[in-house]
Amino acid sequence: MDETAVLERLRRLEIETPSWGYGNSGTRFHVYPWPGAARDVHERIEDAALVHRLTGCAPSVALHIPWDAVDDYGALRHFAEDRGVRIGAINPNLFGDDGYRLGSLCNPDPDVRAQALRHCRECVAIAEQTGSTLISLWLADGTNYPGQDDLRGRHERLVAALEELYADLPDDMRLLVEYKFFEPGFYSTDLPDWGTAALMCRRLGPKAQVLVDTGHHPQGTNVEQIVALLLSEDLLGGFHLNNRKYADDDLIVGSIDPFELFRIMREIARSESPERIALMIDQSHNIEGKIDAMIQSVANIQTAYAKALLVDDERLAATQRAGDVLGAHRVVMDAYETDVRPLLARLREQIGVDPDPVEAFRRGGHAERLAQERGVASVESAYERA
Ligand code: LRH
Ligand code: MN
Repeated sequence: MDETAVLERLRRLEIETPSWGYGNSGTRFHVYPWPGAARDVHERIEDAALVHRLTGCAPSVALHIPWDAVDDYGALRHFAEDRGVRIGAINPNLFGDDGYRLGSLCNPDPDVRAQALRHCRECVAIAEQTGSTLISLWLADGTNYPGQDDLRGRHERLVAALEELYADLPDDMRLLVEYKFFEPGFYSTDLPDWGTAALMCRRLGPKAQVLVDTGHHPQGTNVEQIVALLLSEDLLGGFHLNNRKYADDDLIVGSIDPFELFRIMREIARSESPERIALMIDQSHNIEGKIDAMIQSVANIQTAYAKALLVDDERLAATQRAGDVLGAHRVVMDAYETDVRPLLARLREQIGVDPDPVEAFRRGGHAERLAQERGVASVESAYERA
């Protein structure tokens, strides 16, 4: 693809940031409060809007309910749109309630399952009021010990609940089903892998697609192969992009394994309709500033996508057809080893943002201003709350 075509594709790239990535978050050991971190949904949306102003390619923010609950979602929609961003995926929270000890939609207790389904339906209504077309569903549901519950029974409860939810899903809305191989379930997880999520989506119908969180796989998993398969089956709805070294670490996208991110973005670059794939970031920042870390993730995704678009498809197809194993690999590595910083600087100039958005944030004194305006909000960790 020539530079003009690559720039055109990069201009169409839209990345969604997570509201929960702007607030203070930590581990079960401690939450280190950050000066100026967003304290409520309005400040989280303002920070998402700042990321969009500085990058030009993050026009929507995902909400998590009830973390971002308000009385008037129509007003929240206008609050966001007045600041240049739209409300993106609505994430139901089926783990933050005492009743969910033994699960939510898979819970043995029908009353708890009904409560969980009611919450999902509330989130569909919130999506309608905020103009969102995506319900992004992750279940913490699982068990910790063999025998704790009937594994088939839990699966059948999940199917029944999602069929009920799907039946009420408006036509213009999509249900994204997120899987995760463990945690907080430490023996079984009811939606543990892409296969289970794909089976579920096939069973539900075309409005249900799989969400791939890059941190939700066992070590050594070939995530781009899962992406390629889901794309060819038209089952890929979107991503929660982040990075990890060990488990679900939710680190800055591309910060640990930028080559994996490139390989994943390569599959997206080759898809017939990349704009149908919801590219969302899902990360949290335990020891670093939230906003410039988010901008770094957006920039790392742009970098990986630019390199992916530069792969010489013709030469690659020829070397693959010829069975030239190393030749084919070298075609891909040529693109990966291309320094795309000048190209991205040209893109950013074209769309009217600074060639280095992270530097622009820092030079702009935003961190100091926000620390001044908002101060430091202290938060307790799980252990400290105990
Ligand atoms: C679970 C998860 C899920 C969210 C949460 C914030 O690990 O990836 O997407 O609901 O993080
Ligand atoms: Mn996620």
